[in-house]
Amino acid sequence: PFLENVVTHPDFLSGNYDTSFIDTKPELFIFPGRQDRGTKLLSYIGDTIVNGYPGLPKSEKKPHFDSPRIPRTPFTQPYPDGTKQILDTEGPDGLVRWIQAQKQVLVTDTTFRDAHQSLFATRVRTYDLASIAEATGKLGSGLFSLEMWGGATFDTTMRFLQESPWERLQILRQRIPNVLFQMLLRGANGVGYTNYPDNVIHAFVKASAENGIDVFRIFDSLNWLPGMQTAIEAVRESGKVAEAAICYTGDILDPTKTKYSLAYYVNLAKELEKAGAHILAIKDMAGLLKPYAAYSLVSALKQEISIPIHLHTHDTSGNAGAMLLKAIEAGVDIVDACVSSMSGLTSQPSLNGLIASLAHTERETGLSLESFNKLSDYWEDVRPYYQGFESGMKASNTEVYVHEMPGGQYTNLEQQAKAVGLEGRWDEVKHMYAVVNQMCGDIVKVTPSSKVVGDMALFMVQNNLNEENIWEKGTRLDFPDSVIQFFQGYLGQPPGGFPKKLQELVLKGRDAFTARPGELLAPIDFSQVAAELEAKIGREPSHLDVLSYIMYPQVYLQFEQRLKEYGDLSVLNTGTFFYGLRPGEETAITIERGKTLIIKLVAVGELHPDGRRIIYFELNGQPREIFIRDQA
Ligand code: 3PY
Ligand code: ZN
Repeated sequence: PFLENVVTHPDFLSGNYDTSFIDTKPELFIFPGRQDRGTKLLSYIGDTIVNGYPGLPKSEKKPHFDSPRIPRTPFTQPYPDGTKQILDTEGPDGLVRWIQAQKQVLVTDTTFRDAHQSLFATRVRTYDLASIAEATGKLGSGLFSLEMWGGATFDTTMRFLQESPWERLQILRQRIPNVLFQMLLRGANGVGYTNYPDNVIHAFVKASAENGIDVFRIFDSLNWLPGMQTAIEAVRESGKVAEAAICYTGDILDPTKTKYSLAYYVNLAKELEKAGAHILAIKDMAGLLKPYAAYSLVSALKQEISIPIHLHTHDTSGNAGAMLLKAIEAGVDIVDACVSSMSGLTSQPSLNGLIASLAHTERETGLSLESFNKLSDYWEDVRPYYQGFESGMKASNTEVYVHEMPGGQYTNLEQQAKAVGLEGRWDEVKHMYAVVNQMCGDIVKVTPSSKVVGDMALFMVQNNLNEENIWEKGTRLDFPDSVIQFFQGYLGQPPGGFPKKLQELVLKGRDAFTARPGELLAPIDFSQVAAELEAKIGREPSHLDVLSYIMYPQVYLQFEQRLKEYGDLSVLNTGTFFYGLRPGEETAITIERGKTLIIKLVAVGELHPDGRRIIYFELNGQPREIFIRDQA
């Protein structure tokens, strides 16, 4: 909710005012742009106290949080050299040779990205990442990489956390100079939900590389090779590591599931190697790869391709730990895991558990269990801040083998379902997700194709439609935009093509195409977009701002607007950001080096007849009152 001022007031807009307007409503003449940083922060905190944080159940009282345990020991030591130094001195091919010379299994820590994307809808703030960054670089210097960007981060940082994804990257890079940074790139869909012109992909990759990304895991949401080629090229041009992914779905050991067979994956892997991938990723985004299937898949790939293999999975079924061990036995080079307090369920398997299970074996990781236990303590303390975004899932569940929903989508779709009023109907949504997948011809489901399936499932449950109804009434139904775009070909082509009957019902005569969307889309004129953006935000945007705006126009503009209104909210600690303050509680906020504001909540005033409350604060010891509209 935006702060109200005179130009947004209904009486002013309708011309229904006289000279008493100013005298009776002085607060409407406080313009956000001219407010000092302290007042802006008070407005945000006041609003959060009165109206809660969007998406969190509004609690009567702010929960109590303990200060997170930050490991102390590493601060006096320098950063040990790590894989970042190998890439910077030897280049991508040198790094690949180094990987191939290692006997131990190498490990990527996903705590900074996929773990929280999969456990609580990507809501971890830069504040909490930055606080543990130095310790992670020092205690985790033996990691292959840290996955810390991409996927949904780009969207959620701006949309929900009111912070810049680029600043997150820059801050973390500064505090972790020794371990490779890895991001998840959705091929031609960049970090968005639809295909972008080729020059956008090139510009985005270049900027990401310049700001600190080393390893780009590139996938296509339909396993469509042409959807990955531009990104692979762009990464190679930037001198960084192109890790191309086969997305795993189905079950290669199940003779009744023939669409996604071992031969299908091996063939795709060979094509990716030919297309220039430095590393092959097996991206098991839903956690469908079972232990013995993993053994068979990795063994076959080891025979057929010569680039290193990096395995990614989710522990939704509870089988991921066992699966990793079988893949490691089969010779996988690198695996993804995350610190134990952020592991399991829809997230990655436990890194700490992996270290322990490989100890004193041929392929032990070389990582210190004690160090990762310290990092895990920190995350154990931080996790309660985000509790309100966690799914209701309390234990692993093999229903994932039926619905096949990616771990990174699970909490997100659950939030979306709640947002459209399907709070008590989550089981139905999951069931419908599986039905829709079959109706679409059994497709790979990962962002954005998973969003298509999710949107369609929500649409059907919301409108009380079953599969039969779609066949019967489809000509009269307005399908969600994402579904229409999918059937037009904007996400590329699925293996085996589109199911014709559903395609007709959805498209209703609209064109479908089979060309690569990036070829059809006109290149973006960056200076023209920059000028358009400048007109909208009233200042000259940076190149990074322009890229954010291209990926997420509406979200970016909202982000800018709120930045004007509230200032930089990344300075708030997470308890205050989500829950405001308790009466009597005081918080110290460092707004820049050497400049700290002390904010204390004194009291929340009664509801006025005009729907507002006065919030009584102290700012650096001085009383301050802020008017907040109560949305309740
Ligand atoms: C994403 O693209 O956000 C994913 O996590 C896919 O698994
Ligand atoms: Zn994942």
